[in-house]
Amino acid sequence: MKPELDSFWMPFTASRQFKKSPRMLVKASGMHYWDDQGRQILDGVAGLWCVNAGHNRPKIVQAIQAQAGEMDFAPPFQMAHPKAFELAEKVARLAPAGMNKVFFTNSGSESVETALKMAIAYHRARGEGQRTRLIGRERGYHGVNFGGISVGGMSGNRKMFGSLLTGVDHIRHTHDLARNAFSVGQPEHGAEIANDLENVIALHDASTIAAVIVEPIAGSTGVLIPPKGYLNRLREICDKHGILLIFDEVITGFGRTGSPFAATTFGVTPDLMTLAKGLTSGTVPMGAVVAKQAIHDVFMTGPEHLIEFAHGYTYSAHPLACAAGLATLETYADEGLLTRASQLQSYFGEALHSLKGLPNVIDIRNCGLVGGVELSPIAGEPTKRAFSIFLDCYDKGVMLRTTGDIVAISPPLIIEREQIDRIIETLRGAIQRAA
Ligand code: PXG
Repeated sequence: MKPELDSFWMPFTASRQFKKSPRMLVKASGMHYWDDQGRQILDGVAGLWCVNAGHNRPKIVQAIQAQAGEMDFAPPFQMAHPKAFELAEKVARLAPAGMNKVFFTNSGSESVETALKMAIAYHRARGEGQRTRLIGRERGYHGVNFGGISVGGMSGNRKMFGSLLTGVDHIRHTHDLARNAFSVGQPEHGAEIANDLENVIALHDASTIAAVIVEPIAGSTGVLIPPKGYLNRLREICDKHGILLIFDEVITGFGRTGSPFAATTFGVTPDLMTLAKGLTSGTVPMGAVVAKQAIHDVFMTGPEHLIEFAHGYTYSAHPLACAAGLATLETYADEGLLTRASQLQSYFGEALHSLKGLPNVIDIRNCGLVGGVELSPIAGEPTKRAFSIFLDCYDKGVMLRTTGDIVAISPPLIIEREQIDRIIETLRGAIQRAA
């Protein structure tokens, strides 16, 4: 039976176009979806950058089913359940050394709000309550809540929503087609763009700034890979001025770049790290913030009957999410998925860069198992070319994602070489047809 499409107000969707021609997914397994016409669709974006272990993996499905039968919900305030501690311990063990306190949320957006609040509260707890400013970056995406869109750098996500948070500023983005187009892996040029942070600090004074938040790789604004040395420079500047560095690893976390976190891949350790998506391989909504021990410890003072950090969600560490998270991490470990992207990245990169020279392709970028293909826009109709390519690929049985005139590819980490070939050949055809 076909559902009535009227009532559901769809998120981030060209909904009138969709409702005229719905793309309805009804089943998933491994690398594939099936739609309501019975068509098999190869998943080139891990659902929405999240299904890192592939779809409907039996161990994860069974863990969720078993947990639902055993205990549906446990209040997370002043109460707990064992799997929350187990999962926190396992996430901490994967995180860079010294990052070992895990606060659970239900999404990337909530993780971002949580990290921003932690940063401001941390400074206040140590007697620097004037450090309230938050610095984001142009073209940053940090979810859709007010803190996240304030530090975020996508005007389309900001302009409709009023004046946002006060006391926020932005540093320059790193995208530089003139110098870095068609870079394989990290671009050579642009480490000095990090020095823009010094300008922003000089303007506001370091003593007013709590934290800087960036995605190690900007995902949803078009797969912008950090230039060599850029993240290290940001780290140095933050250290020099006593400012916390937050990495938003909602997309880059859990193996996307070839190691558990981009912090590990790029050798730069932040103070706080936001996670979601791959934490449960997309199966049950869950996010987390991982903090350095020292940040956590600042809060652990005062009378012991008092709550130290006044923040949390009804569904923080939800039992179903914890069960899913534990089974997901086991699946990653059993199959070596958190480092698989490092083995596949040269094959994936070569396949992707073979699209160079096609009409309107102005840049190709890659790192681990994430890639972006940037197209020149149709004059006067930005985003239309990429969207038509997305629709064409979907029609041919490959699901990709577009943002602006950029096509993003971020498949489940279980992908095989012939499936990489299939994605690239389908995309090649669509780019040619869109010329
Ligand atoms: N931070 C980053 C870096 C993200 O990529 C969020 C926070 C927010 O997560 P939630 O779970 O609240 O959505 C994200 C989410 C896209 C796309 O098309 C990407 C995201 C969400 C929707 C679309 O690239 N990333």
